[in-house]
Amino acid sequence: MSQGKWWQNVVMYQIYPRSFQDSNGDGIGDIPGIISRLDYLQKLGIGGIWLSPVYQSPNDDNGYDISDYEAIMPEFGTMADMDELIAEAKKRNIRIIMDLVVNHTSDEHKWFAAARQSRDNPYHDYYVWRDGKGDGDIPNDLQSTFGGSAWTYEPAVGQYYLHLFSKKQPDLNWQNDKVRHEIYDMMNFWINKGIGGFRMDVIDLIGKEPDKMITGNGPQLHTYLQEMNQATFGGKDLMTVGETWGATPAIAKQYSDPARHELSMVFQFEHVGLDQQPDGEKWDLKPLSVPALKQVLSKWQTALGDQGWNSLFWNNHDLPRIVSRWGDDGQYHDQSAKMFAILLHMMKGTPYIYQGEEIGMTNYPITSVDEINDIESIQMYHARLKAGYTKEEILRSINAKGRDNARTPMQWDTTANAGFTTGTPWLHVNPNYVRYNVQANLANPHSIFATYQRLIQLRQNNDLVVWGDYALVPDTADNVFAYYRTYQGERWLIVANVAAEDNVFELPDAVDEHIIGNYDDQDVKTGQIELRPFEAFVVKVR
Ligand code: TEU
Ligand code: CA
Repeated sequence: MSQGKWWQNVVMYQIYPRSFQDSNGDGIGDIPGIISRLDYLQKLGIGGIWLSPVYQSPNDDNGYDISDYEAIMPEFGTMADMDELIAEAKKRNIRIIMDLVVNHTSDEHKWFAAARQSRDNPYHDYYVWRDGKGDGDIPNDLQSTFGGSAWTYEPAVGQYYLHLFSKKQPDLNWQNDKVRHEIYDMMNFWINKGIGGFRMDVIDLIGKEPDKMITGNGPQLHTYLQEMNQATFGGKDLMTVGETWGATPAIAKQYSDPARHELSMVFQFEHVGLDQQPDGEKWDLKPLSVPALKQVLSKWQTALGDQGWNSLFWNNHDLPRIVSRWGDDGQYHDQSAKMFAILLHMMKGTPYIYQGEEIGMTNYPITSVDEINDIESIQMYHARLKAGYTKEEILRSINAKGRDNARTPMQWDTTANAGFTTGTPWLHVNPNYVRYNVQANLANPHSIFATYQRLIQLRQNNDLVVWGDYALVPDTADNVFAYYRTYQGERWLIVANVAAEDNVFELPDAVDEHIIGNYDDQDVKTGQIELRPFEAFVVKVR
């Protein structure tokens, strides 16, 4: 890498440990399982792993409810396994990014166990408590992301505590100095183990002011992050990425402008909301508008072009699989999976691959509520049944958007349970594993995996991919997404047909070199080009 920070030059990979690789046949992925697959990840070419939570947890929200930040969930292994993972990854030039979940803890954390005992317990003020309003009424109308009131009554203290997620995820009181410093100490514990940084769960909520109904982007948010930076990772060669659902480009710049000493980058979600009804929830579906996608992604590319830094992603453990969502998981499965890879990985920023994306894993169709594990989908199912929706409507939404879609076990090979476990998997394996698996991808030089591998190599070997300016090609067909990257006199053109129908693209430049594409017989020339379904290519132009 020639310039910049290491995290500006790499591609990251997210592991959801429960579903990556089981090593002992209990049906649950674990840390030794991850270690056994590091060679695979090295072959892919990634520079870091965002590890979803592996801490001790009662798993009300699959590890996003932490009961001890400095202990490993026994199902996942031991602290010795964790140390070994960090060391083995480092040998392969892969850094481990820990998931920092500090907006809330589990209600089984020792702090909360103490806090709920009495109002004068020293830990009481570690959480957000309010008296009820009038006779036995909740303090206000704040809602939990998973449905229902964000307030739960605790009889032992005669007060309500705040939980912006499940009632087993009480919100920490960031206004309390002691809380903040306990968190910084815990972060330093992990930094001293040699990790590469942190992904910060719902970090934009920590400045909340519940009495004013403010949750995201509260007034103290950036002050806290600057304090955290100074007390922990600041001045060290670590990367941080904040999960910020409410970020606009202006806000993202505040987080990621190096002069402000906050975070390396944030995850922005504007594009993720493009297939939902304007005043609805994520469950209220609407088809994707490709012009809107072009507009939103281009806005972010341009706004953070010179100041700040972008993250690039289609997928994570909360989102449906991109090939099922906006691609085609039937006839054009491979073409659409590769098209989305090319479209995203040629942009400016740090790309994130979510486990299984690199082999085109798809959503898992469920037919009944008993097949659901995710707390968000389960709570929504019951709430919407009560509100009068039909089961069919609700299941349609869950099949489109439910979080279990991305959480089914990783598909390694064609043996039982896709090689994920020799036991009974904690969540159903997608039956299409016989077709879509790592083994088949590795055996095929034209696989989706090979496309991701090549895209990573292109980033490693071309400063243009990392640093080049971005410019959208205007006035193309609605479903054609085309842009230029320009760097030191060199220019690449990226063209993607985001549709299952043919589309025409007018290529004005002289073509010097074909860099990558998703159909084998591409012969890209100046002039009118008939793009086939989901066809994409990158060419060097003059
Ligand atoms: O997600 C934040 C969050 O708001 C999500 O719950 C999101 O709104 C939802 O999944 C979209 O449908 C983070 C984690 O990524 C998620 O897994 C956790 O459940 C949540 O925080 C609470 O820690
Ligand atoms: Ca296991």
